[in-house]
Amino acid sequence: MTKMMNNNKSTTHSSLLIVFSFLLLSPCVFAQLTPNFYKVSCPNAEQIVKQVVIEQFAKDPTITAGLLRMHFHDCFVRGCDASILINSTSSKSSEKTAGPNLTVRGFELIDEAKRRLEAACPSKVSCADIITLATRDSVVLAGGPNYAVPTGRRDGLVSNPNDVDLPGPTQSVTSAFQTFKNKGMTLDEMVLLLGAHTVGFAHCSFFSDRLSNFQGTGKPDPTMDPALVTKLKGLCAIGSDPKVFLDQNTSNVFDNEFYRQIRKNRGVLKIDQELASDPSSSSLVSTLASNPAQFFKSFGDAMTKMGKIDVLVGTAGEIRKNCAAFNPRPKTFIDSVLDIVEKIIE
Ligand code: HEM
Ligand SMILES: *[C@@H]1O[C@H](CO)[C@@H](O)[C@H](O)[C@H]1NC(C)=O
Ligand SMILES: *[C@@H]1O[C@H](CO)[C@@H](O)[C@H](O)[C@H]1NC(C)=O
Ligand SMILES: CC(=O)N[C@H]1CO[C@H](CO)[C@@H](O)[C@@H]1O
Repeated sequence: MTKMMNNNKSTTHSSLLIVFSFLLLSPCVFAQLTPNFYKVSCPNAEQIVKQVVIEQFAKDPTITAGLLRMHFHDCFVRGCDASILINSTSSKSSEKTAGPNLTVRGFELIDEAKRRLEAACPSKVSCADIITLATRDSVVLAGGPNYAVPTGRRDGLVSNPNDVDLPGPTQSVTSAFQTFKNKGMTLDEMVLLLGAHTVGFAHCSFFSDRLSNFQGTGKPDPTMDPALVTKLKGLCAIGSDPKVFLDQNTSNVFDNEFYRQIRKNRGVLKIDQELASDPSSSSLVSTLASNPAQFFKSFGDAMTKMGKIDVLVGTAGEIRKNCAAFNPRPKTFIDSVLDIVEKIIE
C-alpha cells in the first residue's frame, strides 16, 4: 500500500514537472508570426507605419526601392531582425559599414515610424516589423501587390559587417541561387524577388564593366542592347559614380516591366540580364513578362516567405527603443560577479 502511494506520488510529481516545463517552454515552442500581432498591445501600429510611408512616398516615390532593398539585406543577413539598422559605434562597426550596404537607403523613414510608435506605445513594436510593414505599404503605393505581413518579429542583438555575405551583380544565376537556397528560398522565388528591380537605381560602378570592357574583351557585353550601352555610357559619364534606373522603361512603377525589359536585352545588371537567358530561369521570366497578375501574386507570396527568414519571436532578442542602437543592457547578477572576479584577477 505504502509502495503504491509512493509510486502514485512520484507519478504526480513527474506529471507536474512535465506540465510545468511545458508551460515554461511554451512561449518559445509556440511563438510564431501572426496576423496583426499588435492588435492588443498597439492597435494602431500598422496604421502608424502606413501613415509615415504615405507621407514619405509623397515626397520621394523612390522610397519603395530603398525599403525593398533594405528588407532584402536585413532578411538575408542573420534573418529579418533589423540588424541592418544598427549604427556603428566608436568601438564596434555594424552591418551598415559592409560594402554594398553602404548604398542602402530608407533609414530616416524607419526612424520616423519608430519615433511615432514609441510615442503611441513604448517598447512594443519591433524595428524588424517596421521594416517589413513599411516595405509592403510602399510596394502597394508604387502600384504593386498587397501581400500578407504577419508580425511579431523581435530585434536582434548582433550586427556584424563580417556576417554580410550577399550575392553580387556579376555573379551567375546559379551561383547567386546558392545564397537563396541557403535561406530556404527556391530558384523561382529568387527570379520573382529580383522582379523588385522594376523600381530603383543602380550605381554605375555595379555594371560599368558591361559598357566598354566586358570580361577583358575590350567590347561591351554582347547581351546588352547597343542602344542601351550608348545611353548608359552617356549617363555614367556625368559626375562620380552616378546612378541609373534598373528598369529603363517604367522606372518608378512596381509592375512586371522588368521582365519585359530583360527579354529585350535591356537589363542593367549582369545578373538581371542573365535571368532572361539562363535555362533555369528563362521560362519563368517569359511567363512573368506576359502575366502581370501571376507576377503580383507570386511576388507577394515570395515576399511573405522572405519576411519569415530566421525571425526572432517570443522572448528572443528585444524590442529596440531606437532602431539604430541596441537597448542599453541592464547589468545582470552574473555581470556583477564577473566584474568582481575581474577586479580580483587584476
Ligand atoms: C541575386 C540577388 C541580388 C543581387 C545580386 C542584387 C544586386 C543589386 C545591386 C548591385 C543593386 C544596385 C545598388 C546600388 O547601386 O545602390 C540593387 C538595387 C536594388 N535591389 Fe537588388 N539584388 C538582388 C536581389 C534583390 C532582392 C531579392 C530585392 C528585393 C526583394 C532587391 C531589391 C533591390 C532594389 C529595390 C534596388 C534599388 C535600390 C535603390 O534604388 O536604392 N534586390 N540590387
Ligand atoms: C514601356 O512599357 C510599356 C508598358 O509596359 C510598353 O507598352 C512599352 O512598349 C514599353 N516601351 C519600351 C521601349 O520598352
Ligand atoms: C545613426 O546614423 C545616422 C546617420 O549616420 C544618424 O542620422 C542617426 O542619428 C544615428 N542614430 C543613432 C541612434 O545614433
Ligand atoms: C554584393 C557585395 O558586394 N557584397 C559585399 C558586402 O560586404 C562584404 C564586406 O565588406 C563584402 O565582402 C561583400 O562582397
